Parts: sequence; structure tokens; C-alpha cells
Amino acid sequence: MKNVKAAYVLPLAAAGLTACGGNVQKEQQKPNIIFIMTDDHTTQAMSCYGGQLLNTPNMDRIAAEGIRFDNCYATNALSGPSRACILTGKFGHMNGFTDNASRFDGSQQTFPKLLQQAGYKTGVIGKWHLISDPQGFDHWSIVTGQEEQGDYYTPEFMENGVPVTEEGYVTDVITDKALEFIDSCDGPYCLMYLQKAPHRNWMPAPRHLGMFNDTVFPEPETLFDDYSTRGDAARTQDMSIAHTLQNDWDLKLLTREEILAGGNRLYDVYTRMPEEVQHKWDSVYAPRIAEYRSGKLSGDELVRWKYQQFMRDYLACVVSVDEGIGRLLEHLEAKGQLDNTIIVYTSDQGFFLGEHGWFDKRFMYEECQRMPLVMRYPKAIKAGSVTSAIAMNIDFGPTFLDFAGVEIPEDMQGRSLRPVLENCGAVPEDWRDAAYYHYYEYPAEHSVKRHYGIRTADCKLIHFYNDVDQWEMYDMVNDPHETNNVYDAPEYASKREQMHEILKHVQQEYCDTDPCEKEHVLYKGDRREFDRTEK
Ligand code: SGN
Ligand code: CA
Repeated sequence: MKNVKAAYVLPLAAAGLTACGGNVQKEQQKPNIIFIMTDDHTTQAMSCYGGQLLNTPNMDRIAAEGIRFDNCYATNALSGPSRACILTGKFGHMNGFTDNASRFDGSQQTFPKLLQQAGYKTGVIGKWHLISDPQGFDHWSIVTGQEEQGDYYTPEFMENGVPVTEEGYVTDVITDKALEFIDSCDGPYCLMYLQKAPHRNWMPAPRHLGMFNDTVFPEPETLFDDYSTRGDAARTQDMSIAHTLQNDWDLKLLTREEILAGGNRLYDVYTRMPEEVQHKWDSVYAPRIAEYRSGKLSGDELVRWKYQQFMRDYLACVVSVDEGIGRLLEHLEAKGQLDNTIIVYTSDQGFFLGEHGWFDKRFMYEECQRMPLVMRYPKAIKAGSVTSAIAMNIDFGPTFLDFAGVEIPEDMQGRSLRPVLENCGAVPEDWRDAAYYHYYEYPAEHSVKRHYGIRTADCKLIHFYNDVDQWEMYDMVNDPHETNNVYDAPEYASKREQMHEILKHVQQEYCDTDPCEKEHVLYKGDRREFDRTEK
């Protein structure tokens, strides 16, 4: 379980070969690094993961010409905490950012700072969500508003400390800014290209409004989960399709006149759209509103109907993200940079698309703990590779440093994925056998109880704590949808002991030995007071 770090600093390219036997250029210039991350995108909505919901040709291209990770996990399935882990290569209890009410201590070590010191030009564009201003970037342009979630239309940015408002649709604007940054570089660069989409409240681009209105999406097997065998956490959450989706904000069930009359959550975001887009919006949502108001929907049928509407909007937002990636790949190709750039696509965490009856994330259940992760870098990665190696978001920074020839600091808890990448996805012998997870944001929006646990290749152990003390364990091979908690099942007694042993070991390794007791995890309130002048 020991991290192997500096050993991989010397590129295999120096020997003239990749581990798969392919030739590489002898004089290898430092690679550019483009880290593409979206917000709340999940593997079920990505065709290269076998998802049947929509096509994502450009994300799939990265996987087909590179590698797909089937077991990459968030260490805390929430935006700010995941971003802090990625920047620092450390878990939240070490970097101090444990929930969305935290403020990132920007003075600490991050991988962009180390790359900058090594001569890289660094940039971050899009959703930052760490409250303090970015440090270690030559250029930064981050969305502001709605407590830094940003807006879908006419988005506002803080750009190198100066507020700017842009016309257009946020996914396209972020892509434009990413391409401009690339064009401004004349040496190795590292760009964090961070989309806001497809975060709630799922407002598609003008060209995609209504594109799925005639599509009926398959329902997940667990849409009507009754949570039998599960503990209190699954029963007491507030993130259900049935009860939590809001008629105005999420389902858009208000007419233009009703929105403009005010007193609803859509008003602010609707009035950011140009008038011609508002009219398109009105025509797209009119049949939905009429159907809802017909009074014919109730009970399970109403849940099914809400699920379809949610999926239509969410997936239409993903389409614009995929198009942006297509533009980026074409741009790099035209500049002759495609093959000397490490391109990574991921999301800050996964998301429930109706599984267990839910939307949102936070739980250590598979749909949201698992992150999409595909990478392209033909100098080290054989096209079409797939890996089952257990990766975590804390590994991204060490991987980039490794490829840039920068020594990976001993205090980074993640490890470089380079040996996996250079070995066609084969799992190295000394690789880790568990991903660690710790979620803190409770009491808070969506009411998901605090918990921690481990995911191994075939099993998952979770402890819910704080106002409960409950364990869950899932056999991930025979019960991939996690509907049968086997923690107390006699036939799993020895597996349970093994899992506890691994958990203890992992908590020691990552210095999280008193996980239920830390003072800094106290959540300050449901909606933080946001004031940029405080910084
Ligand atoms: C907002 C959303 C939540 C979401 C959090 C965190 N509510 O508060 O549904 O869980 O963001 O998301 S909303 O009513 O304002 O849309 S995260 O991805 O940024 O962590
Ligand atoms: Ca998110």
C-alpha cells in the first residue's frame, strides 16, 4: 500500500519505449496538460461507459484514443471538497476543505503551483467553487454568482480579480475562454477547463432546448427502491425525484407570465436569457406545463414523468459539454498540439440519475462515488486501453507532476497513475486495494448523513455516524446496485472482518484515525453567508 512516487519521475520515454512497446520520440518536450472537469456528470450518461442514455462522441474519442478508468472514485462526492482534493493531492481532513461551506486555504501547496514553478504557464477557467481566489495561476477566470455555482446564461466571471459579464451560454463561453488561453501560450501549459454544466438546475443551451422532448429514457432498476435492508441515511435523505425536485427551479413548470410576476426561483435565471431565447424556452416548456396541469398524473406515474423531464434537461446540458470538448480537440489538432497534450476528462463526482429514486450525489453509493475518467496522451497511453485499477481524485495532481518531470512531494497522499497508463491499463502489483471516502456535509441541504468507508474491487463498507451509528456493506459483484446490505449477514462475517481490517489500515495510512471526532468538520449552516469582500 506504500505510495511509489519519485520512481516514476524518470520517463520511460527516456528508454525510447513505452511499457506497451510503442516507440516514443527521443527528445520529448514537456507535455501540455488539459484537465477537463464538469460538474455532476456521471458515467451512466457517457456512451463510452456503456450508457444507453445519449451519445457523447467527443468524450468517447478521448477514451478510444486513450484509456478509460472503470474504478476512479471521489474521496468526498461534493464539489468544493473534490476540487480541493484534486488541487492538493490530499484528502479533505488534510487540506482543510471538508464541505461546501469551507474556504480553501490558497496558501497551501497545489499541483498548479508546482507546475508553475517548473516553468508551466497555468490557467483555470470555469467553476472554481473554493471561495478564496485562485493562487498559482498565471490566468484565472472563474464563474461567480449563486454562491459561485455561476449562471447558465449571461454568466459572470471574476477574471484575474476583475468582474466581467459575458453574453451567451456558460458552457460555450468557458470553452471560448479555454481556447483563448491555449492560444496565448508559447511554451508548456496546464489548463484547468472546468465546466459548470450539467449542474442543477439544468438549463440547456438555446440550440438544445427541447432536443429530447420526444425521447423516453429507460428507467433505472432502482427508481422505486424501498430501502429495505438499508439504514436511516437512505431513508431520511432529501434528494428524491418524487419529493425534492422543485416545480419551478428543477421542472420549469411556470409560464412566462408566472415567472415574470416574480416570487419564484426561476425569475433570476430566466431573465438572464435574451428575449428570443426566453420565447424558445416558453414554447419548449409549454407542453410540459400543460401535461402537468392536466391533472392526469399522480403516484408512481408522476414520479416516472418527473424522472423523464429531469433527464431531458440534464442530458441536453451534457450535449453542449461534449460539443465543447469536440471544439477543443479540433483546436489542438489544428495547432499540432494534440499528441503532445495530456488530455483528461472527468467530473467532480458522479450523480444519481434516478437510481434509488434520487438525483444529486453525496452518498458513497456507486453512481456518485464513481467518477468518469478518460485520458488521452498517445506518447504514453495505448489507444483503447481500459483499466480496473482503483484510482482516486487525489491521484490527478501527482500524475501531472510525474509527466512534467516534477518530483511528487512526499506529503501528497495520491499517487501517480503513470504506471497504469504506461502499462496499457494493467494493474501494477503494488497497487492500492481500496479507495477511501469521507463525507461531512450534514446537517445540510439534501440531508445526507456523515459517513466514511472503503470501496475494494468486490466490496464496499460504509459507516454512517454523527447522529447515527450504522454500518452497511455491499457485495459489489453480486449486488452492483447496492440494494442488499449484508453487514449483518452470517455468511459475510469473515468478509466483514477483512473489510474492517482494510479500513483500519487505510485510515492509518491517510491519517484519518478518529473520523467521527474532528472539530473542523462542524458544518456552519445550510447556506453559507457569501461575501467576497471578506477575503
Ligand atoms: C446547490 C444545489 C444542490 C447541490 C449543491 C452542491 N441546490 O446548492 O442540489 O447539492 O448545490 O452541489 S440548488 O437548489 O441551488 O440548485 S455541488 O456540485 O456544487 O457540490
Ligand atoms: Ca458537483
